[in-house]
Amino acid sequence: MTTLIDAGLVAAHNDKLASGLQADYDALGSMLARRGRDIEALTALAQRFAVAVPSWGVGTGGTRFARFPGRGEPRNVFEKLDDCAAINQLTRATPSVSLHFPWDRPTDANELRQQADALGLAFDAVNSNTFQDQQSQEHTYKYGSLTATSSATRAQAVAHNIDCIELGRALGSKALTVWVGDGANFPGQHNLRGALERYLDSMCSIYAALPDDWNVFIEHKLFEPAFYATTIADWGTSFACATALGPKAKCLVDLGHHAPNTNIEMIVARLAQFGKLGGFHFNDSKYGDDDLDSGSINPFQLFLVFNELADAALREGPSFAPAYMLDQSHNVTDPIESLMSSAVEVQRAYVQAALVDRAELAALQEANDVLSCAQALKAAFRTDVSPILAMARVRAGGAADPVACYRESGYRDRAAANRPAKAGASGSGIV
Ligand code: AFD
Ligand code: MN
Ligand code: MN
Repeated sequence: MTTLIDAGLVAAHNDKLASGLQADYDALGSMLARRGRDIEALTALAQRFAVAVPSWGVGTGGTRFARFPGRGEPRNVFEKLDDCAAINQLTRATPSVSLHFPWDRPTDANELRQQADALGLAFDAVNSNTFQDQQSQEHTYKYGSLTATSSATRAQAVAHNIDCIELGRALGSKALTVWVGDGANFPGQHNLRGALERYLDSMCSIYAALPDDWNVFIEHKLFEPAFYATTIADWGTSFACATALGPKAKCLVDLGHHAPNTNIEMIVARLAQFGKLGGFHFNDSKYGDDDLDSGSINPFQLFLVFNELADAALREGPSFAPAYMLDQSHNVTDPIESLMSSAVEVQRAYVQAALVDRAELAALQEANDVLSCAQALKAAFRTDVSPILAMARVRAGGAADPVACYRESGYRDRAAANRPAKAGASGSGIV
């Protein structure tokens, strides 16, 4: 595997932290042993965790007011892959990349696949883009894409999605994620039911083009860019559409795409119960800002989502495997640092959820011992599993402290030197 950060530098970084980490790991191990938990089993579990990195996340993001570019931003899909590989090299938790077309469209899919292989990366779900007009595109998406009143516009949007499936197939992906910004900004702008009928009609054509072993993920979003009535605004609409389309259609939960205070873990439980939980876009949100770093605002919510996932995994068995992806916009941080720390935050929630003794919790629920139920979850959430995560990384060849190691490596300085800014180059960071 090609490594972008010198392995000797990572080893020296780990050596520096080794004795402290071992001491913390041993202390946590003793504490967990008193609770009847084996730290080694939890470390092995942490090593099995993986979350995909969004190709668009390695560029600096922006708001609708401005974008302040960072140094050494990737200018094409190959440079994006390099950044994704650096993230995985240090975290060992992000072995795949979710591409976005046409931003990441390769001239030669084989070449891109080989480059990903060389970097030890695979491709997760591919994403279509009908929320922007693309160069030399015949029909505008100004008034919608899959729901447009113009049948020619709908046909163009369908053809783009089918093209994404073909590209994804050549790259080894197994799913297409469809998020559309379609909707209305004014009451009366469109017929609410008619728009969804057109959406379903368009999605039927996309569904028909899916290979047998593929899924299509429907991503809902409460609002923006349609500020009055978004066509796929909520999990109910997403679920109804996924059900109407068939078994290969599932729902994708982007954590940031809900109203503040929404009980997202309950949505997760519902979708899992009815076999329609396709995957996640992890991020965090305070108001309507749907792309803050995972776990930066409400880590307890992230934990509760994984608590439901742990429950579902137990009930459903190994067939239960929702796709985990990050989807964030990094406006004021180095995107590589944000993606590394976010991957670790999601992995942290995964391990913390595994600390819940599910049989004990079920017994407490059965007995209506409400306070103890709540405390069982809080005890898991309060446990600092950082030494487990660090040990899992170090043993897999990653960094004890990924952000510190990345800074020590001078990766960004090298990128800044090797990647002079190129106007309109990247298509990354737009969310
Ligand atoms: C959007 C959605 C969706 C989309 C992405 C594009 O979350 O996942 O593909 O951002 O940048 O808000
Ligand atoms: Mn998303
Ligand atoms: Mn979003």
